[in-house]
Amino acid sequence: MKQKEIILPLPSPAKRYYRHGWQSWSLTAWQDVDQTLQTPKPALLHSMQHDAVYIHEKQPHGSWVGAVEMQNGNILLLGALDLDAHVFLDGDKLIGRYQSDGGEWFTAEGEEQDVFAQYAAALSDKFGKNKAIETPTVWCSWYSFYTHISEENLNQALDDLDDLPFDVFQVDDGWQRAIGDWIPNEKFPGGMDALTAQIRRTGRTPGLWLAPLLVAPSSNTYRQHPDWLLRDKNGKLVSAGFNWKEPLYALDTTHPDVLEWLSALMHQVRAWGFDYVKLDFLYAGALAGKRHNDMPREQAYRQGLATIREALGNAYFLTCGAPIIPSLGLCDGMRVGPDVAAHWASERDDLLLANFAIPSTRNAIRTTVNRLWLSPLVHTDPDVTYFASEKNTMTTEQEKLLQDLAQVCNYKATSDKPNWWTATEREKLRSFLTTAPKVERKTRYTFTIDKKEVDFSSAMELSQATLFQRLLGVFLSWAGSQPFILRTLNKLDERELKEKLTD
Ligand code: 9PG
Repeated sequence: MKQKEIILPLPSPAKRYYRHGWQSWSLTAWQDVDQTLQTPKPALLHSMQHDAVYIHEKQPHGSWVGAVEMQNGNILLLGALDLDAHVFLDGDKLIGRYQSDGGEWFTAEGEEQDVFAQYAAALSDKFGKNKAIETPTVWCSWYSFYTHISEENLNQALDDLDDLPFDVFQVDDGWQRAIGDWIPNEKFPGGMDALTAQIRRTGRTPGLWLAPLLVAPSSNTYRQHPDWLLRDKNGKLVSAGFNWKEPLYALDTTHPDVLEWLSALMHQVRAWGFDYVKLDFLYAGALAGKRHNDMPREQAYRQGLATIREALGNAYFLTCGAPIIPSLGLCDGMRVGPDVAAHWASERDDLLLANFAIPSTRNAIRTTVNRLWLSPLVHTDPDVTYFASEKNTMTTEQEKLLQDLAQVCNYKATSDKPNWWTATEREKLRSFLTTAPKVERKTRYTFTIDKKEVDFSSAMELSQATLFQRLLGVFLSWAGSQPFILRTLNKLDERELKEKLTD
């Protein structure tokens, strides 16, 4: 039955609330019911990391699904089975609300793993699940080269990987001419075909990163097709965030020419020889705005994704920065947390910005573990693991926790530069890639991997700032929303990176 709003009284008082983030990077965690999470900063990144529509909501709330842990230990779950719903905890009741006309709801009460498994099964009936059976092992260029990739240094990395058992060699951000112009730049003189041929020669599957729903002002697509861009009701461009020293805008996936262009682009990627595709910043297709064809924003996104899926054929399709529920059934793998980083956590991001979607290993582990119930529907990608101690401030235990999470997810990737590994690290990586341990979930945060107990609780804390830190955060947030300051920070980051990459 379709229903716009549903109100569920709690049979027993609430202790904790399960808040589910909108897209891959958005915070997903169990919070105490009396804990108010501050609005994450900076505002310029709201549309890029969270669901900007609900950003100022103070009650515990989340996208599509919410659950309550009650005094009696039971879990009450309320989940949407259609595309544009939000769930709130209002004192002694759970409230679910659709933004548009309404849709179906799912409720269950009982033991935690059980109620989440039931919700996953209902979602699978509704949206389907992934087609690919096996998760590949992946080497990805991002977390060591960042955008500084070239035909030359990727071929070197490929050589240096030697006989390590990676199924996929995935080229990340940095090959394209501009965000919106998905054509190889001058660092790839042989074009993408030459690169895929080299990758194939090593017996690996070529993989490619693109952010096909984003458009930046430096692109030709931006200049040539102003009518393809998502606008608000006053005709103003809708912000999709800020990155690569530029403001970002979104394609309107209800425009027939956009769908045709997306389809042609995906065919091109396959024709270059890529059989593993990581499509990123996909939230851009589901931002609020006035579309060519008026429809709910998440439906518009799903329609765009369906076109993409079809054009990709049987390639392995990994979604990233993707609205979670609207992507189900159309992709094989999904990033279910924010980016990892070569550090555990950052006080600036946790306390001053109250932002748990910013890259850090703790943020990645927290959100990923809280999304493992999605595993029957899609391969859950926890992002890469680190094996090199070089350029890395994590302790061995922190690195190990991330590796264990990759075993739990059975999604194993790394992005270390091959010449960073010592002989011992290389052998540890080899054994990580080749073992298929038996994983069992014991409690919310504990697992056994073969016979070993693993506990992810140390990644779950949601730090609370003092008043002083909050005030400092407001200032930082203002500064961080000034394009000139952001550009300077980007430049400093790049300088540091260049120094890093020269050795
Ligand atoms: C390439 C990267 C990698 C990475 C993706 C994505 O919120 N943020 O500021 C933010 C920036 C970058 C980002 C994620 C979040 O990384 O997840 O694996 O492909 O793009 O640019």
